[in-house]
Amino acid sequence: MNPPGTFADARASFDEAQFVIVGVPFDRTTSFRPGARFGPDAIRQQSWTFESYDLETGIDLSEVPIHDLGNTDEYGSSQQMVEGVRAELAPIFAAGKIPIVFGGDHACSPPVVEAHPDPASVGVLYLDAHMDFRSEYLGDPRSHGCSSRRIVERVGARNVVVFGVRSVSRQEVEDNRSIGMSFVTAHEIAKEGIESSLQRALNMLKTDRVYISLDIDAIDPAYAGATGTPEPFGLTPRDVKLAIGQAAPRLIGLDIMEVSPPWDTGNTSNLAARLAREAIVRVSAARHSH
Ligand SMILES: [Mn+2]
Repeated sequence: MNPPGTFADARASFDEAQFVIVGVPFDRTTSFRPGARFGPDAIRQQSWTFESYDLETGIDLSEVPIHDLGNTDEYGSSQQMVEGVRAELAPIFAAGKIPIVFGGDHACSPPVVEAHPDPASVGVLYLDAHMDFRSEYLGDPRSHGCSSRRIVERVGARNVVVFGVRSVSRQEVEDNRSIGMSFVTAHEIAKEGIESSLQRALNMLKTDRVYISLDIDAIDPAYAGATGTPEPFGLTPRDVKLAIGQAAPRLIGLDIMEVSPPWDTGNTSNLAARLAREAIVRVSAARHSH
């Protein structure tokens, strides 16, 4: 009943599943310290520590149809990764299922969004310490430093909000003056309060559908230090839990990127696994109440 190497409670077949777990063990565009390629398996391993019953929603994950598709290929170049991830994700969206994708570095997110059959109908809540708005980084337009920009090119600047940002280059700020992607800084969130700033961010997305791309470095390194490019003054785990809960009625997919197990005592991958489970129970609860 507990096949080793799968996400906990992922016992459904692909056809039965409402949620589909996919790992992308790719970190070739990591710019500081590597290791996110080991993220998917570490997150799966930590998922087994949790009870299947969720106290707040009354949902039991053992009764939710979840399928674990395993990991994608490891891929050579970032361009190969992009094509591979699109090909893996397209059938999941096409079947109306909700993908939960574990990275891997943040370069793995744009091809997930690009795999949606109608990307212009999707709003993206992009939780990240960094703006990720470079046109290219070290010669690679598919670097993890370019991911919000690639997503904007697909869904439109009005359909992306970067939330929790606190690290940006002057060039990214200048480029964005003409492009106009919205962002809410970690400093604004601390001042305004999480509930209000989240409402504001979600209201910016006029789409019925919301996709959450979570770079684990959006969360403060005190809670999630095992990541490639840690950045102080971040969100709390509870802030991100709330973001998932507020987006749940509109949520069509989620990724959790940049968990880097070589730097982890287990805390960061544990948090990532718990946030994935939060998304599953909150979406399940939201759909049952309608
Ligand atoms: Mn980041």
